Amino acid sequence: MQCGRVTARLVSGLRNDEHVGVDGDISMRAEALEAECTDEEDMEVSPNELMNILNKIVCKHGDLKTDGFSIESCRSMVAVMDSDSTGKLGFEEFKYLWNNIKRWQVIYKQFDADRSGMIGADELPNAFKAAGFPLNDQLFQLIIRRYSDEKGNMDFDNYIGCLVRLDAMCRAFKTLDKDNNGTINVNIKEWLQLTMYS
Ligand SMILES: [Ca+2]
Ligand SMILES: [Ca+2]
Ligand SMILES: [Ca+2]
Repeated sequence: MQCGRVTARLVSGLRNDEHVGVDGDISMRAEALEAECTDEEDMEVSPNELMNILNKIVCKHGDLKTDGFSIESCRSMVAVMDSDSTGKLGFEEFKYLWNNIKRWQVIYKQFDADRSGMIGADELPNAFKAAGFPLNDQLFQLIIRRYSDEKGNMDFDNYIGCLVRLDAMCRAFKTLDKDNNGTINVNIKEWLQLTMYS
């Protein structure tokens, strides 16, 4: 199957999923995705392709401040999403990521209370809670230290990079917590597999 057909399938799936009014520009973004992928040989999305897709989309959104998705952040996102270890995102992996990005973008705009185009330190806890991550203060401070600028503002690419990792690490924990008791036991090999491919 050609990549063009895979993305066409993905795009039509995303269009059908979409509730009218929640995100009016979905078709534009879906088209960007389609255009990006049609000339590719394989049907998986590489870090470079992911970077091009995301940067094409964000440059059309004036209300999402960003200095652009870097290749490093896209390599990291692909790594944490790449459950079958192919080095790229297949259809299901990409679809999961895409649906999350759509959902988190709505939350970003919704919780950017001062319309600065960024998520400030005061806006962050509620935005992350809405995204399904009710963390404690210490963790929010740590996240701001790692992903926000010196004024405590998080731009869109950092926000997405942070949530992709947070979501992936929570899922990894749940997978390793086989008896569901809230603690995990990992050996050095498992620990390095998790932390070095991320
Ligand atoms: Ca940034
Ligand atoms: Ca993969
Ligand atoms: Ca703001």
